[in-house]
Amino acid sequence: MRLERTYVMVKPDGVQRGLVSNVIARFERRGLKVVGLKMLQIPRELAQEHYGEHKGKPFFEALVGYIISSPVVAMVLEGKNAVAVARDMMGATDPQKAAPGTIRGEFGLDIGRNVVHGSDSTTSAEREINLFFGQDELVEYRMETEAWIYE
Ligand code: IDP
Ligand code: MG
Repeated sequence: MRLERTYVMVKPDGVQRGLVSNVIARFERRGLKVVGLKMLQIPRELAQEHYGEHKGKPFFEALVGYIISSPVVAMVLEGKNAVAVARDMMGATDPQKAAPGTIRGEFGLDIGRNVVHGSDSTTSAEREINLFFGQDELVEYRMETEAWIYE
């Protein structure tokens, strides 16, 4: 059975600050399986499409400028309730409000530099995965640890 998938991205500030390994390690430790992984510098058009729901908001231009300013690390994670679990692990959008122990709650101070992105629903996840990954970039494999992560 294929479990739920989510799109997660270490944003430019996370890459520049050397937080990539720490962020990925947290998801791995939790039991989420990495099924796609790559580094890229997002073209402006893709950034605008990815953040399309925020078009017209006062922070939109700054958000697009930030997300294309330096490379990101994009990944697809698979696991039981992957979308909600990854969002919980990231914490609130505003790092000032993110719970201690979450990624944003440990690494961030400013809403415009909040280290990570994660899909907010399974519908968004499907859309975002298809925006950033081709089918040939996603892998299906079994991990021997699965019997020790899932009942
Ligand atoms: P999310 O990343 O937690 O899903 P969204 O509301 O989808 O939050 O916003 C997308 C991104 O836009 C946020 O992660 C943050 O980087 C940025 N953002 C959201 N609201 C603001 C704001 O009020 N000021 C500046 N940047 C914002
Ligand atoms: Mg969002």
